[in-house]
Parts: sequence; C-alpha cells; structure tokens
Amino acid sequence: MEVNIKNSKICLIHGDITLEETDAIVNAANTSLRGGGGVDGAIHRVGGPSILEECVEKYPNGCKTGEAKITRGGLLQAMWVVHTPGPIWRGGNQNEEELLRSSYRNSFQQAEIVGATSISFPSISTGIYGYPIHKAAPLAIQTIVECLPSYSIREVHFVLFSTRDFQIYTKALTKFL
Ligand code: AR6
Repeated sequence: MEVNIKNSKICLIHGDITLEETDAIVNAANTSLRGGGGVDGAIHRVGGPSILEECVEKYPNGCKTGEAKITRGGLLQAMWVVHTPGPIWRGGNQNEEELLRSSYRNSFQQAEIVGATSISFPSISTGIYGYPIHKAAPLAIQTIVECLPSYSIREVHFVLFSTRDFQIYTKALTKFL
C-alpha cells in the first residue's frame, strides 16, 4: 500500500526490514545498543559485526529511551542504521506515548542529518516491549506525517513482519487517504 502525502510517499511493506534498499533503516534497539532479539537481532545478523563494533566505539553509554543513534549499514543494502530504543509498555501512564513519538522523530532526524532521502521503520516497541500495536500504528504514522514538511526525506516505508501487523497499519494509513 502506498500513499502520497505532502510531496512524499509512505509505503507499507509486508516483509523483512533487513532486505530494504532505502538509504536508512531503523532498528528497534535497547538502551545498551549491544544487540538483542527481534528485529535488532535480525539487523545485526544480516548487517554483520561492523554495526556492533561501531555502536561500541561511538556510543559507549548506549542510547536513552526515545533517542536515536546512527551507524553505517555494514553488509545491509541500506547505507545507514538508526538505532532507537522505544519505550517498554508499562500500562500507558509512564510517558510511553511521548517516548514512542520521540523514537520516530529522532530516528527521522538522524537519517536526515546524514543526507538520507528514504527510510524504513519497523513497528517500534510492539514486539518484545509490548506496546499495543493498535495504539502504536496510528501514532507512528501521524508522527511521520507531521515530520515530513520540515525534512528532505521523501520516501518512508513501514515494514511489517506479520500479516496482522500489516493489516493494522493498513487501517491506520487509510485514514490519511
Ligand atoms: N523485519 C521487520 N520487522 C521485524 C523483523 C524483521 N526482520 N523481526 C521482527 N520484526 P521487537 P521491540 C517486528 O521485539 O518491541 C530486542 O531484543 C516484530 O514482529 O523486535 O521494540 C531489542 O534489543 C515487531 O512487530 O522490538 C530490545 O531489547 C517489531 O519488529 C527489544 O527487543 C518490533 O519487535 C525491543 O523490543
């Protein structure tokens, strides 16, 4: 599914983010930036050891929740990986919504700084971190739509791993048609 918004394109893709050919892909990391499971594990596995080496060298203190740090993409097609720890869902009263918005906004900004014009996001926080995807999908799309006018990035992919996640994002994006 593809929607044109404010001179830009938002695409929903049912698949694996490690195969994306956008300039940057986003990693749903943890605050240590030392790898993990889920999409984080997949990105480090496919991208090779140079991504972790760069994380260790450049970011000895990791990354705070809602912030974002960038490395090169190693063996990935994407030139850059933006690592962002999204919030762990703790019932919704622990600033989770604002932290998730920050993860999307700061990732977008990091990619823009290195000159990326296209970026792919996974569904941050909705796996191991337990953020309800029905709440996360509209928030993710809304946040990106709000960012678009101030940035040069013209193509944004949301890459959804499961059919259910893809359907939920499709419904959320339909509201912008
Ligand atoms: N491509 C696209 N999406 C994927 C892929 C993939 N290859 N693999 C999984 N997903 P999660 P989180 C989806 O758990 O909730 C890690 O251990 C998955 O189906 O990867 O932010 C980190 O180190 C889900 O919809 O990230 C942290 O400790 C989405 O990616 C913690 O997990 C996010 O699920 C972060 O948890």
